[in-house]
Amino acid sequence: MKKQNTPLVTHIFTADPSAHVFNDKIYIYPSHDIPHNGEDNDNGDEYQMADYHILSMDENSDEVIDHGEALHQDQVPWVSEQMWAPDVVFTNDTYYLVFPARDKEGNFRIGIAESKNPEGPFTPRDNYIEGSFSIDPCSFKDDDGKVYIYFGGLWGGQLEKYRTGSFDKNGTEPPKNEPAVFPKCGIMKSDMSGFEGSPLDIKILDENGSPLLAGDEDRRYFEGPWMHKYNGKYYFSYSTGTTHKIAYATSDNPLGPFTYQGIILEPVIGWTTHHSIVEYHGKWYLFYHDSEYSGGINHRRCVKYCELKYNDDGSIQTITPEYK
Ligand code: FUB
Repeated sequence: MKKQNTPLVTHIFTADPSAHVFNDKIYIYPSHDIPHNGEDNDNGDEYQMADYHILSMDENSDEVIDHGEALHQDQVPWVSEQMWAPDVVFTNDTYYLVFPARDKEGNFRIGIAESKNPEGPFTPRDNYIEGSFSIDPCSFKDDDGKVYIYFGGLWGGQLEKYRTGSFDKNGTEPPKNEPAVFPKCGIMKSDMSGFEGSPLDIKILDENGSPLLAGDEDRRYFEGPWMHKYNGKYYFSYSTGTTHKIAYATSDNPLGPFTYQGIILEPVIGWTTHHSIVEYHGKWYLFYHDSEYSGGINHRRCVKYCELKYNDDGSIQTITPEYK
């Protein structure tokens, strides 16, 4: 396996890794950061990605393979720009790449592209998923075959602009003493043609059963959801954004409510933090990104990974990023 806590590849900048095991290999579905000199701002204008490259690695080698361009924004009729953090799900004998991008009106939507191979190339649909909005889709296929798409991101990801149920260009986060904006989940129809109904709120509660508050920036949801199951429990993990942590919450139900548990990853070098968690050959791994290799440039990130460990009670041991 590749050495832990080092960039998986350096010939391109990669971020937002979604890792899955297919055909006994780990496939990583990252964003592809493009170097440019544009402005860094709260709208995320610095994250100018235009295509996806799928990576893979396995236990027998320290090589990470870049399978080349799997999808470009010019192939997707509804997209204007910014192909951000993708994920994939394998169901119905098909690999479905699920990805966010801005539509022609400049609003983020979530689209699907299909392939018979985990590395693509992927063929996009003509339109985004009806009823989708915001960013960072994470797909989770439960043991009963049902597919859930968790999504949402504040600020550049526009999630707070949907607080009223529809898009409000002046929408803001709630006051600090009110419940935080919740991430969303769309349940996919079994043929993957769209959401069954409207996306639902994924509630994250504190130890007393109260929703985390908007001012609780050390714990509230910001972006970058991931879902995995461990010993029958559902683990929903995410970035806290402004406080730069990967936190997690657990539930007995994939739709929650989830109870906050703690921190998985302390802040990395760079503003954003984004992760995924996968089991491979009996061990659990955290895939994440940071900006160490570019000397701290927020939009020139590299994907890395390290082992993740559970305590006997099912809690996750906090990881402090390793820098020399
Ligand atoms: O890569 C662009 C955005 O940065 C992602 O959508 C967020 O999760 C953050 O990593």
